Amino acid sequence: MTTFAEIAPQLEHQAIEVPSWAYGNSGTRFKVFGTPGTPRTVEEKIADAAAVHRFTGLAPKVALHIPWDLVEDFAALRVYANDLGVELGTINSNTFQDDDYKFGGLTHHDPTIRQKAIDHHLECVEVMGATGSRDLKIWLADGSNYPGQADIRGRQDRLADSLQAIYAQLSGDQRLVLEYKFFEPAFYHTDVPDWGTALAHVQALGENASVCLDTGHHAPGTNIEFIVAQLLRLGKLGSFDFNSRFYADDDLIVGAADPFQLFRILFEVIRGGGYGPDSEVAFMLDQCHNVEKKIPGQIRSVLNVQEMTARALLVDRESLEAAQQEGDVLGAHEIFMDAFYTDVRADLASWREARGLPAHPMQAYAESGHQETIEAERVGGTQVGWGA
Ligand code: AOS
Ligand code: ZN
Ligand code: ZN
Repeated sequence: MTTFAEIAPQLEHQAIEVPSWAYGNSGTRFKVFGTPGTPRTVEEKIADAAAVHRFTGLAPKVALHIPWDLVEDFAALRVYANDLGVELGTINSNTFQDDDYKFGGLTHHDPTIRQKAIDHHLECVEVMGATGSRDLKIWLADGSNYPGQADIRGRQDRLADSLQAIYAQLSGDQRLVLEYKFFEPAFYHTDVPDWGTALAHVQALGENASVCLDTGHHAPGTNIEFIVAQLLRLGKLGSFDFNSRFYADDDLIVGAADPFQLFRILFEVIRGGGYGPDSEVAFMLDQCHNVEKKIPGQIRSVLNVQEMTARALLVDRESLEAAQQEGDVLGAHEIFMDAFYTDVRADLASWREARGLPAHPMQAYAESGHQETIEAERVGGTQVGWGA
């Protein structure tokens, strides 16, 4: 049996990137609710991300979205973030909120619109230079709603060409990560629907291109940890967009819907070398907090990832392998489940305290008065929201 003390040193490596859009207002197509204290500016979003890091020590980076987080001076924004104790992380592009992209962006049949979408990504690459970001994350809304509407094959060819033009502009250790999603907003076909398609494209690009796995982007019943194992095996798992789904792309708090699935995913991440000082896998959240307060929503999320990481680290891999080798089906299963059922919360609280962090970050945040302060201070102006 592996003990908490044995795995504790490995917890130091945990770094989760939080999305700037988690701090803005969000909702469904039925209603977006405003929340007191919601940021009005990019700076206020970054300040909220920095608060999550202060209370947990787990969230040293904040991912930005262009154009939602567009500012005049990204170098100054970087200094602002650093002064608050966080770094700017992944740059997310957006080709889904402009009328021109009604029938796609990087896949569009009209060369002028396709070029516009490519140029947007080149602008994102420039931003990365100023922010010091390593990753450009591309998620495409491209697809079609009706059989016959679009030339599925031609769109793949155009996508490959567009991605190549973007990839060619990356420099140094910059990377392109391509996210897949099986449906929505297009419902008949999506141009990057699955990990196989994403893999085919990033493999054609080269070494600095990899796949982003958003946990909410799969059909019910999909064995996501298998995809994790396979992509890591091929050296092509670039990043995660963590969140929870009950029905579709719900973007709810990671680990809320299915903690066991999160455990299984993290076990394969660790097993496949995707966790630790040498790993290049970015652990991001892609979430929205529609009805709950946003900063505690993010604190809860990073804690959930930490708890399941600790439990996954607790799997006694030596005994597990021995049981597997012996064909001991139930013995192996029990070793796996023993780790999953281990409550690590008290150990993690002491571990945090030893590092000068609040033992119980949720409680510490609630008692800190921070929420009341931002609610009192942030009056007037326009609250930011998903899509603005
Ligand atoms: C969309 O469904 C994807 O999950 C995107 O990763 C994400 O929602 C978007 O990047 C926010 O811009
Ligand atoms: Zn995502
Ligand atoms: Zn999504």
